Amino acid sequence: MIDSPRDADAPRTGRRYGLVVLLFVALGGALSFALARTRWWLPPGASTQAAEIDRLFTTTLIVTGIVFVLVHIFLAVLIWQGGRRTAPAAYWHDNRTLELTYTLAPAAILVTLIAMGAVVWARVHAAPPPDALVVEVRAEQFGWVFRYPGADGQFGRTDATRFLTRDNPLGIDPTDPAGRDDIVARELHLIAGRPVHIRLSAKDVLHSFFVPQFRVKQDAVPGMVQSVVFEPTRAGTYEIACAELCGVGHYIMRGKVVVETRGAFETWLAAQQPFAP
Ligand SMILES: [Cu+2]
Repeated sequence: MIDSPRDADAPRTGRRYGLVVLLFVALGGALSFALARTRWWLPPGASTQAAEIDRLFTTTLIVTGIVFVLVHIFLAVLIWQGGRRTAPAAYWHDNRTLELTYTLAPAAILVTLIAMGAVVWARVHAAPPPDALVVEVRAEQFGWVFRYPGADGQFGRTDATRFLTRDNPLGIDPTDPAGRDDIVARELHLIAGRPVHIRLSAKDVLHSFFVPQFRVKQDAVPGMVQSVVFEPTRAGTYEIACAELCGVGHYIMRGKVVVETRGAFETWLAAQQPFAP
């Protein structure tokens, strides 16, 4: 076989591409590391579950980062060596050790990560504690409506097909005595250090209740009520974002959540107008 000029260049080309891959990984890695150190993109946590979820996030990032770098170094070495080969590529199969290794190693890593996630998931989705503050959160195009049960601790019946008006955005049944003291608000107020049980629903399409500082994100599905339990820890005002592309006005679908002391919360609640005083 006569060597074509292209074949003669192959070792150099192989080395060059191998180096490019290594350079990309090294530069990309250094840049990501520097960026993450100066500007970590997770906001400071403001709920009891935040630390746990952050730990899971960091662990996953480190494990997948190490695998990413190793795979690319391996790829670079193959490209480097590939250029030097003159013989055609060999074909072989049935290497049991190799196949078991590359099947079982990723499986073990993934199962461990998923098990760690499942533990956190189970804790986050546990039944609400009995002292939890219960609030209804209803998502709609393009805003949020919140309902507190009032002094009786009972939510009144709702029927959106019969009672929904501008002044009654949840369609509370005016004939139900339990609903008379219900408080419908356009702002979510919570107490620092008290668990919250949110009953999330959607009026029209899929939305998603997302408060990054609480590390809480839950889809709101029409026709269903989703349970979300967490405990805010730090007083402050946070933004509720809709994390589901829910229509042309999706970008304006922002809500406000105020975490405050019990006293400030009681004062705010007392200043709200009940549904039917
Ligand atoms: Cu939305």
